[in-house]
Amino acid sequence: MKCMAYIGIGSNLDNPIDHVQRAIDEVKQLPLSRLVAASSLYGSKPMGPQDQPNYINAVAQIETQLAPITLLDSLQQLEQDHQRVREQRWGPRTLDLDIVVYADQHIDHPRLQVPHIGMHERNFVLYPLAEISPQLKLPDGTVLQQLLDNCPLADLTKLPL
Ligand code: A4P
Ligand code: MG
Repeated sequence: MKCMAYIGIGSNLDNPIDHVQRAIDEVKQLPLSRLVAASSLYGSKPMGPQDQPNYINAVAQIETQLAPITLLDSLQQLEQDHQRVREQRWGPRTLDLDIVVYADQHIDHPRLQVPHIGMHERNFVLYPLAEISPQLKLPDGTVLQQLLDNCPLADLTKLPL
């Protein structure tokens, strides 16, 4: 079965623009998947500990036949390929790939919660998402526009192409 999924991409170490652009390319090559759209790149201030560099964020939309956990495995493999070292929660990273939305599924698994629990308060997820899928509805019926209304753009900046 083909499902629409949205992947949140973030990086704030070692030339983050390059990590995010490469990640989009790698997501494009995931097995049994097709890249439908990729947002612009956005610059954002760190959420969480402030003593870390600013982030580059983007969102990719894919159509995939990978099951959610298989998709998570593939994304974690890509994170590994970018030499990501997990040290501090919400700390700096070369590449972070989150499954933001997977079809109309609500998933509560020890390794995977979807929709991503933090998305409501993350302008660096919601605004790129709106750029590629303004009509998106979450499984509970919430429309993306409602979330945007409650999440200021603040200092999120769209990078020029
Ligand atoms: N996991 C559960 N649900 C998901 C999901 N929907 N997608 C599990 C991906 N993974 C999911 O993640 C920890 C575990 O979450 C994974 O092993 C997976 O099984 P992690 O990325 O290894 O750990 P973490 O990053 O230390 O914690 P967390 O809570 O996942 O951090 P986030 O939410 O990824 O946030 N500021 C800006 N401006 N931009 C950012 O992108 N990112 C973070 C990290 C902090 N501040 C940021 C940004
Ligand atoms: Mg993560």
